[in-house]
Amino acid sequence: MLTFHSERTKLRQARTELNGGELVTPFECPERVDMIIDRVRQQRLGEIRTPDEYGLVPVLAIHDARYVDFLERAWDDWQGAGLAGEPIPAIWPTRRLRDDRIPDSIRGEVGYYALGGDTSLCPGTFEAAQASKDIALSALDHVFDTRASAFGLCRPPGHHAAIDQYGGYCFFNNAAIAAQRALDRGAERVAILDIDFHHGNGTQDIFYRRDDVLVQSIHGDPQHEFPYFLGFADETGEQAGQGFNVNYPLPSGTGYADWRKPLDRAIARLSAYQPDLLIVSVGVDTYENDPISSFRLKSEDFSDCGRLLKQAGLPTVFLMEGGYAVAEIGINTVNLLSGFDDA
Ligand code: OKP
Ligand code: ZN
Repeated sequence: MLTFHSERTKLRQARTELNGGELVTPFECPERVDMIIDRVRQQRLGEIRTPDEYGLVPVLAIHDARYVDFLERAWDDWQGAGLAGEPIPAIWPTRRLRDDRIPDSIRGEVGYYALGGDTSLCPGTFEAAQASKDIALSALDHVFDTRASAFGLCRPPGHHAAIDQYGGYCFFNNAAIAAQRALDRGAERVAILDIDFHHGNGTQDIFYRRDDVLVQSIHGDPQHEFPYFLGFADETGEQAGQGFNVNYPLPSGTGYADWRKPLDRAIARLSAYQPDLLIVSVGVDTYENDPISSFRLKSEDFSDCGRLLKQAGLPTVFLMEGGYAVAEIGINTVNLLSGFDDA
């Protein structure tokens, strides 16, 4: 399988993440990319290619223009306001406040556009986010053109990013941007399957009223896991999209035997939908030793998961999302991809 990779994804080198009331070094770090690409080389998964550049047009097919402009200038504006740390919001337009007005000062804007306080902004974030979507689009185009599958080593991840919101380490929704490109290139139906530990709230929200993208997600129950406020089983889509969103929340401590049951159901639902192609939002934070997640998948389970995904029989674009056990992230990710390839 071909891998798309860019060193530019490492231009985001944030220093701070708000975690348990402390500022810590972010879990979502550039070393994640190095570990995965090292393993791709070591295991000879296949050729590694640099992505093409697509500019902002495909981003603006999904995201709000003012949001994109905000991300581009946020660091400079924060610096210009004389603020010392990295941009992290301290107030949001939550319940009992208005969310129909956008502030014109940077602290207010950061609160308006952030979905959480976990993800700081820093110089290089915008460039890395652009590289990440270029990787997703290059992988999509390769799969669209050849019907062979591909891996996009995206970073930062994308599935928490909504039309005009960043957070959960995500800025541009790479999977959504790729899905839209497939439709714009003539696909009639696209399916997204999100196997990251966390619910892909951004992806769900973007396609919630549409029937041209089937969105399925297997994740830690939001009743007690991030992002807490979306990802429940009763969220099935609205209007034309009714029935085209499927959530499979699972309890803490879920191991592979119970995790693969919803995977089987998701693959069955995929077959019924008959999409032109499948985009898998790959998170390996379902791993038993992940520092911020609570499932118990073992490294060999990712190989079996890849094998099962092959059964869907679809041209498949794998796009990287989460996974924070840095020492094992390469092994787990490449196990999944090789499991698919070797099936
Ligand atoms: C991004 B992806 C640790 C608490 C969790 C947000 C988790 C984002 C996960 N500070 N913070 O879905 O892997
Ligand atoms: Zn995750």
